[in-house]
Amino acid sequence: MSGLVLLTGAAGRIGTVLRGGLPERGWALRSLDVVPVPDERPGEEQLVVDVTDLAAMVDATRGASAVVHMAGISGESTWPAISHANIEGTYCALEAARLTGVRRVVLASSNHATGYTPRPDGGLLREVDAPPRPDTYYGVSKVAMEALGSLYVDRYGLEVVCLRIGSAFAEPTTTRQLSTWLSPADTVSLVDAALQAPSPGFSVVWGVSANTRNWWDLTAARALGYDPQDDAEVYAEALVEAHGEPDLGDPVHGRVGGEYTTADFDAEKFQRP
Ligand code: 15L
Repeated sequence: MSGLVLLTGAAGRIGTVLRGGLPERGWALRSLDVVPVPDERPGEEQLVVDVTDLAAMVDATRGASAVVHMAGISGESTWPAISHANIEGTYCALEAARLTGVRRVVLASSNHATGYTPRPDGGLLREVDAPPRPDTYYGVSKVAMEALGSLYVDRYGLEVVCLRIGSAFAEPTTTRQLSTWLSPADTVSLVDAALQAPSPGFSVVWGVSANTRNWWDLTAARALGYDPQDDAEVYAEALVEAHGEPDLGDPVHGRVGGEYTTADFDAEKFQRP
C-alpha cells in the first residue's frame, strides 16, 4: 500500500519525526495540527484543524488512503483536558475515517494503557498478557483509544493498528528508557509497517526499538513487518554511570508504566481535591 496519509498531531514530537521519515518510504503527507506545522516540505499538504471538530476532520480525511492519528495530550493532565483531546479526538479521527471510507487507521496508544502491569518473572511480556491497566487519566485515554479502535474494526470493518509506544525520544535519558526507548528511525519503520501490513484487522503492538534490555515482546510488531534497527544499549554505559544499575524491585523498572505508577507522579502539577 502507498498513497496519501492524513497525519494528525503533525507539529508534535512524533509527528515531526514522521514528517521527516514517511515521505522517504513513499507516503505523501497531509499534515494536520491545531497549530500551523512549521517549514512546509515539498509536496506536503498542511491543515490547521482541531481533531475534536468532526466536520473539519471529515473534510480533512477525504481522499486519504490512511490516517495516522498522533494528536493529543502526550502525558498526564486533568480529566477534562485528557478526555476532550484524547478520547473525543480519537473518536473524531475514527468517525471521520469511517464516514469518508478510509479503512486503515494507525493510533498512537501508549504503554501507559497498561502501566500497572508488573514485569514478568522472566521472559517477555506479550500484549495479550497486558490487558488494560492504566496508570493515569492519560493511560485511561489510551485504553479508550484501543477500545474505540476495536469497535470500529468489529462494527464498521476498519483496519486499526494501535501502537503501544514506549519512550519515543531522540535518545534515552533514563535507565528505564534503556528498555522502553523507541528511536526516531524505528518510529518511522513501525508506523510504515502498521500502514503496509496486509490484513492487520485490529492489532495492538508494543512500540520499542530492538533494545538489549527490552522486556516487552516485539513478536507481534515484527509480524506486522516492523524490523527495528536501533538499540538503547549504546547509551547504557553513560546512563548507568550517572544513575546506577536499575533496581528491578523499584516500580519505575518493575512496572510497564515506570514513574507514572509511583504515588507522587505529577503530584505537584495535578493536585487532587
Ligand atoms: C508516553 O506515552 C508519553 O507520551 C511520553 O512522554 C513518555 O512519558 C513515555 O510514554 C514513556 O513511558 O516513557
